[in-house]
Amino acid sequence: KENTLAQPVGITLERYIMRKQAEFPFATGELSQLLRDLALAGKIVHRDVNRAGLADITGGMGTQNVQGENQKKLDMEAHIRFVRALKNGRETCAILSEEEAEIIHTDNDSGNYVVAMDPLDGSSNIDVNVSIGTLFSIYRRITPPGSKATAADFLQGGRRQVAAGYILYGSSTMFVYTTGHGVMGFTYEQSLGEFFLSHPDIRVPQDGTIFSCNEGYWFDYPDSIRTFLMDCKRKEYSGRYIGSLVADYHRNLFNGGIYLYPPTSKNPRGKLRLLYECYPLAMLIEQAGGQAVISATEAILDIVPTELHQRTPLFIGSTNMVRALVGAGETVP
Ligand code: AHM
Ligand code: MG
Repeated sequence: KENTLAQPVGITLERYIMRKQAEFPFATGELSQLLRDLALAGKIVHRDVNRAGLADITGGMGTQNVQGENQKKLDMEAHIRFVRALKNGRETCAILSEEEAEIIHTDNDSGNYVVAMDPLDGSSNIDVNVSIGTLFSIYRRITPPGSKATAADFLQGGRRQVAAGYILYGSSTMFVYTTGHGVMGFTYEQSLGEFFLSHPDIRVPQDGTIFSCNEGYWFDYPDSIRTFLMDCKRKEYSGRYIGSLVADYHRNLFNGGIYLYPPTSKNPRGKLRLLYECYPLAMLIEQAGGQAVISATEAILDIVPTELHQRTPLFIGSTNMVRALVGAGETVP
């Protein structure tokens, strides 16, 4: 019998993770459990985001994060949810969050993993019912288990990520992740409380006709960026910019396009954070067959990190569009 749209199909995220784990006989199951912890916190944040207008959790906290940006109540709410979920699991020894300057130790020093994350990205959209997202990046620690994790565990470089992904709170909520074997997308079925595999092995189109950037900075952009954008306009490509990185990335992933956040005078090193915004999306896009770069020869994943909250420019999306912007060059191993 044919499936109808009303019937969720496919396997749950839980079961998918278990099956994958079974393919690796020596796997301890810790990474699987960690991914499940993230999915659980994602469900709670989904609930919080969906009733934000009813509960008293919109608006500002009256505080600023380490980057000097005003914190929203939901930003902090999501931060607390994810930290709590990862602390309750026993796999993560330390967390780096956009919302805190220092590494957060979970008191599970025997945990083998560290997680860098932006618990709720897209601050300007949080209070106005527009898509927002969670980004995460996972490493195996390099410091000995049992000791306190250090910054070095987080500064290993993007190619050392063992898994990365995001949760998009959009018209539906999705959990999209990779462990380096393709990109899998799961859609949340609210009434059942489960993520179901809805988008197996996601591939980004090589070409695209969407450009996504904040054109308010036009006069600040380098000439090369303006030349590229003028060319997009001459070809009557579509300008699409939500101002939520996860949502802009997700649309371009499926439809084909490029997201640009160049250096500006306000943010000469770019605005987006390398460790928990750009590295995870860069791993995902390369796994999906696209590219994430800062120049013709420098892939995002090859940037050597020096600071926990460092920023970088970002050009990411369909390979041919990224190449049209930065020129040819060998950036992907
Ligand atoms: P945030 O971490 O403070 O939410 O900032 C990150 C967001 C991204 O989601 C988005 O792509 C970008 O900042 C938008 O910046 P701008 O408002 O400068 O266009
Ligand atoms: Mg952010």
